[in-house]
Amino acid sequence: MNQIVTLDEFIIRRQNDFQYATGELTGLLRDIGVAAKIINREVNKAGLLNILGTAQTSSNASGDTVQKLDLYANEKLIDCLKNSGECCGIASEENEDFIPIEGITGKQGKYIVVFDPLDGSSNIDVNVSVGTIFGIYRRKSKATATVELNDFLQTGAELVAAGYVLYGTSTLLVYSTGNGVNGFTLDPTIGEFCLSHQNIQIPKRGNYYSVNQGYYLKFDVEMRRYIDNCCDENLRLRYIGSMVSDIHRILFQGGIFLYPNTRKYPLGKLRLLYECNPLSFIVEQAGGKAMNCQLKRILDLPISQLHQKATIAIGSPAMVDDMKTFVERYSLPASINEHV
Ligand code: AHM
Ligand code: MG
Repeated sequence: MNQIVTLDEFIIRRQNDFQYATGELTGLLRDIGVAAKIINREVNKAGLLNILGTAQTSSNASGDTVQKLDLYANEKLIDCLKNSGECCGIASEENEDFIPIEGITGKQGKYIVVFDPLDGSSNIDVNVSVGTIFGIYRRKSKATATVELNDFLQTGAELVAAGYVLYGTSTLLVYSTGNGVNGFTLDPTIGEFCLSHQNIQIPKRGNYYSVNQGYYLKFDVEMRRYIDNCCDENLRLRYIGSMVSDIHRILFQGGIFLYPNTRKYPLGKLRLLYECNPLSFIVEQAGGKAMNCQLKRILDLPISQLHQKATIAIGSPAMVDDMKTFVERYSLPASINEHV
């Protein structure tokens, strides 16, 4: 019989892989795992509880409609992290400002946690996969003081861990502490995340591209040329409208996910802190690449606001390189392009 390795066991076994191996990060990851199980329970019975649909409350800090289940997931994550004792501050896509956390029993936590509690929330009403995305940083300010904005404005390259939970046909938690990527599937019969995907490696190329092609005419010409090329090469278009799900497929089967600038979203739609950085960390750890449409590595982008947006091209390394080549070539003045 195969030995089952639970998320808790795995985290403890791998604790020494992490450069600040003090057990605090271990505790934090376990707490996120607990929050994920609670959110999963609600996502699964959402229809029964009548908590589907748009919340009475308005819109979130980025101006999107907030669903009830987003609020629930947000609350549960905040509760679990507040009680963990390892976290000194939280920033969530659903909150305008960051939330400082006072230490319990006089001990101040060292870690900052950022998250999108329920990504792809427009899919909730129709029973399509959604996900939680998280990133963990070490605080920059002195451990004796309350956290400040600068603690959160760190580049993706400074992440010490990141991950996501996919509430799909089964529920998976995928995370990395900078030493490869591992995935755990929730076994509902025992209520544990069990190691199911060890040392995930993204294929160099894949047959899928993922973009909201409905916006095609609103993309810059160089991005349109790259998308034309994807069609010419008979790549298959898959777009769930839930970034976690689209990236998850690409992580295992290879491909590229694009959310370029459009006329509606000139700076892109996805948030750097809550979505692009954690998922880029995971994809890079699995051997992939992630850059913005100005061809800068996502993890190096400077950040000046909690809800800053970014454009993104992320996935199989050879395909992100192809996209780069197209953007470079078709951004050239027309006179030069004639000779390329
Ligand atoms: P959300 O965090 O408000 O759910 O928004 C993020 C989602 C991504 O999961 C998805 O890739 C994208 O928005 C879809 O946007 P669009 O409908 O413009 O294609
Ligand atoms: Mg969201």
